[in-house]
Amino acid sequence: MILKYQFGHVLPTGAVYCPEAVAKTRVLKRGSAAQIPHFTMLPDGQLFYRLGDEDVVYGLGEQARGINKRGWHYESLNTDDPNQNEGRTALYGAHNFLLIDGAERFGIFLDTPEKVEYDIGYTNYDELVVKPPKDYDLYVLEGESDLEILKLLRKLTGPSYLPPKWAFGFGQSRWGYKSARDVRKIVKKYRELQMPIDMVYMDIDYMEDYKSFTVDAEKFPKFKKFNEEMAAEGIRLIPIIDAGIKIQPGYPVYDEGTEKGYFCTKADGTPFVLGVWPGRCVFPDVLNPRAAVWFGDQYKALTDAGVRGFWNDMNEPSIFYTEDRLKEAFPRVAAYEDQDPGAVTFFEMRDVMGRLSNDPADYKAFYHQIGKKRVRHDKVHNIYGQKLTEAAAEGLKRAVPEERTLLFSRSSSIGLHRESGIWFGDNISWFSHILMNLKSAVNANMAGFLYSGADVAGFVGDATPDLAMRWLELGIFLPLLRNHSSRYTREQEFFRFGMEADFRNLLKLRYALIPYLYSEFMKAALSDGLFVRPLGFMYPEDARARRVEDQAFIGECVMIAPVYEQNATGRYVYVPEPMRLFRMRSAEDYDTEVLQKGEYFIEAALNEVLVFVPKGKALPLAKAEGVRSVRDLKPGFERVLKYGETAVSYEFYEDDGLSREAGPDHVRKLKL
Ligand code: MIG
Repeated sequence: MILKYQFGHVLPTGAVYCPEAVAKTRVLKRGSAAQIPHFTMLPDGQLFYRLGDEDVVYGLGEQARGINKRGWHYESLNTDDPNQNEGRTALYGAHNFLLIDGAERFGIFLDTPEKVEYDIGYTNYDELVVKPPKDYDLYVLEGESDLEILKLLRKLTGPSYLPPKWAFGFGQSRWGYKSARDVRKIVKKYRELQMPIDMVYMDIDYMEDYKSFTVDAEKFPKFKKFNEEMAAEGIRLIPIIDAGIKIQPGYPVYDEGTEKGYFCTKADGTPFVLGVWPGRCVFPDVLNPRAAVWFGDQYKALTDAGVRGFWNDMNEPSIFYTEDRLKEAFPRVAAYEDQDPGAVTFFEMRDVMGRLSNDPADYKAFYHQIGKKRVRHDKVHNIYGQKLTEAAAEGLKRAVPEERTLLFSRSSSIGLHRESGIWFGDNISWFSHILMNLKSAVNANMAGFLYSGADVAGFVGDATPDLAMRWLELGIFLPLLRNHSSRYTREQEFFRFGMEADFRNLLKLRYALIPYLYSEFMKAALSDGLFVRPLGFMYPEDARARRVEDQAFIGECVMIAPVYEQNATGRYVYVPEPMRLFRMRSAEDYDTEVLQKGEYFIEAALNEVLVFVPKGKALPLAKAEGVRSVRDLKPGFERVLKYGETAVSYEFYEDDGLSREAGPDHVRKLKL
């Protein structure tokens, strides 16, 4: 059952897809003594809930901490900051959803484009406090199980985005590929080494002066032909699109947007000028429906050249500096020139420049035109990335109506999960971020973003051979498998580190898994379920399982337990029911044993992946030998990994992987 409580008048966010799913709506006054199930409303409007010792708090989507959110404070405030550590309270997305699992079981979803704060046992370990803005809609979700509550959230906010099947292939990326030559070299190397690959990502250097929707004709001459050449190789080119539009008369996107009034303005109506990669830029006002259609149509410049996938970056929106504040900053810094600053003054001086990026004051300095209303940005901040990527999705539907396209965004809020995936932005080449990747996958799935992933081997910082290997051993199970890194780091393509046979085996194992992964993904999406599942959802009665955060289920049939510690020879694994362990060096080469319920230290050499299949389940593997890209995968399976000898039934989803129609009629019952 879904109950709705309205506080003030929230600006429509587009998060709610099925308002009919709501059983009862009440209009409430902030801070009144009104009864909201489970919560006490404090006089200042905060929502208070007393946590029991055993309560687990799930939710909030993209955050740097755990699956269980207890013991920290969080904000929903879409933020571009590449320093992803445990001290962070907000990342790129705003996913205002909590699921309390304990003495009581219920979910809440706050529909608002503004900042929300959460104290989940931070001030007091047994207190959960939600600090909402003035205007918001609160949805309370009541269900029998955690999964049922999540399904209610999805029923309310709509079904998850469906990527094409080729998007389950492996993609190589680096901020640093500068030309068609660079891309060809990468593809050639992967092909030579017989490491399967489907996508090469193009980062900002493909553009002319970082201008979105342009391709530099010198670095990528005859781009359409180049794209065809790659397509013939089985490779899709996936260009990045940045939110900031360069101010440059003669650049059609800038000229047209200016003429039509489609860019964000300051209070006085003049353009809001900010700096990002292209230098001085303006923001497309994608909250204005007409501007959104116009922005979405810009993708045609690239779809006409045959492109079928994009990643949207910088759409929090990220601001390096604004023109106005930069103008103020120079004289302030100059004023220090003749002084001996001493430590305190020196730090102040440094901060004058250092604090320019993403300054909260700048987010209050520009406006959107929503119908007849002019709305200040900070009132709608958290839906900017969503609206921009929705505009892209709509544009892609118009440009390529017959095909599913690949689309994922850095910034998001709940609602965008209907149209796009997300990636988790600028992580770090640290072992601890392998574990963070697993937790993020669970958390993003709960928020509806089934198609999601992190930069495998890490974006910031230098990867090492063992880090790349261990990270790939997790990445092969997650939908968006992309190796991506910053230009300031060591190159980290999977052929850079030696151990080529091992990397090849892992990538081939990924391709052998694709029919299963795709099947489980599509079933999860079509049933409003989860693709990556925390153990607590699978074994709700098992107190130990509810606390496990370094293992997860991939679909119904496979439990994974990645190694995320450097130089470890294995790891402890909690086995919540009888399972068969497959210690896999490749799709064909593994040893196996049956494990009863319990805790084990399980050996896993650097090139070994741990796969657990419970009794009664089966993991079918496709033939990956000779497969270079997803299109080479033949129907049928080469082998089935299962607990025992007896045949088990499996509901297999299979379609053409491309057409926009998908549905339960593509499910077949198999005996494996
Ligand atoms: O300010 O386009 O998260 O994936 O490589 C950095 C360059 C801008 C941030 C993205 C990252 C991308 C990078 N971008």
